[in-house]
Amino acid sequence: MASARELLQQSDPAIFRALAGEEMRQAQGVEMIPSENYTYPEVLATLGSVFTNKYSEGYPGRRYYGGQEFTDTIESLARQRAKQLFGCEHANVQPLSGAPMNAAAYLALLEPGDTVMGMDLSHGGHLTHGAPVSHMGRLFRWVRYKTEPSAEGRIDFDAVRRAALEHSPRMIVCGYSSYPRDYDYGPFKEIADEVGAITLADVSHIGGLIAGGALANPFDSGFDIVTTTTHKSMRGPRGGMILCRSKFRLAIDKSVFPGLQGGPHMNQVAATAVALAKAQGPDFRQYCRQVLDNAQALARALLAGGAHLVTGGTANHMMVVDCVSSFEINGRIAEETLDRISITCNKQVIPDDPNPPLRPSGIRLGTPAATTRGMREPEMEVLARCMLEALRAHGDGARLERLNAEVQELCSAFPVPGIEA
Ligand code: DSN
Repeated sequence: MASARELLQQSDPAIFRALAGEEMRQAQGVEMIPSENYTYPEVLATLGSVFTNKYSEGYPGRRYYGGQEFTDTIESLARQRAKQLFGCEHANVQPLSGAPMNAAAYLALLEPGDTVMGMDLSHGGHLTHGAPVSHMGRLFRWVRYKTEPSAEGRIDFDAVRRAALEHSPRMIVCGYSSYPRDYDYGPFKEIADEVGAITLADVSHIGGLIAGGALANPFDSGFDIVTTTTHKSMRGPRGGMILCRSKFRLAIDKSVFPGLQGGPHMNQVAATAVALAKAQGPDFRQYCRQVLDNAQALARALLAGGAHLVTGGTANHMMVVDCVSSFEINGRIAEETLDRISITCNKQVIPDDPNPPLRPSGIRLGTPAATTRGMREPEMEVLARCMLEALRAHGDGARLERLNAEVQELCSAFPVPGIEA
């Protein structure tokens, strides 16, 4: 009998060719976008399973369709595992991804027009933390806090406190998608308590690193709500989770379904359960430590080679390189140059960037995916050297070709999980 792949090849050669091409791209090059990772083969298998056929509106034990014996099992397991890992009282594992996850959390606890504090986009916040172009930015009144470039990107908590006292936010959001430091959750919680605000930490980038014990857990500082995607440092499927104290359980669950979403994607919920079980093991803890060690090694090598890093380094899995001041090229040219040597990164705005988002001043790099392949500090040093040389010689096609061969040779020794050589 033909395998599923063979059937796809026969019935839709165009999609099959694109799939095979993407597999080759992922295997031959190295993924350094900090929000991406290579998921587990077991997660891929679960995502491509018959759970995708099932509608399961509702929650375990309270569904609007029949045939829920096995979907109830997987969702209950996913919730239990999430609660254990993050030490929280409730977990909703149905959000389809990060943006709907944050929207569901805000809509559960806020009224339109309420004031919310969140980090400015160019300083490291996310679109869903109140960027004016997002629907959430228009629905609520956002007060944005910033980092202090003069203090290597630390947050000025006196300024946050003054803003909170002035604006009396209903919620304070702390979270980031391009901030190379860990958050100091304690001061946020103290300020929120002083003004009676709910605390929400969006740890989408670092959810895995928190689960693996490598970074601080906002619940340990008394946070009310924690949101996280499941695919980044967690290595699960694309998806989101809302974790909270019991008192918010009903509001959160009603907001996800029926408030914002219909049927959850049960193949995704099953795959989330699989990734959460993996995150409970000692290998995952070791992986998380190595992600941070690799980020330190990469940052050190880039700094030693003359690159300027926003915040002067990293305390997590990512870093932002100011390409204009380091190499006199913008982030778009830097991204395209690294693409030519099989290193994938993304262009990135830097704090208060004078340049527009499609031609910003920086790039963002991260180590979760390379670490998944087994790369360690020596490989980070090779990659840093290749990047520095390429970014300085971005117009020199022959040098880029030589560097591309070197990166591909390195990658050939580190297979990607789930992609057969
Ligand atoms: N797109 C994700 C990131 O790259 O950080 C966040 O949504």
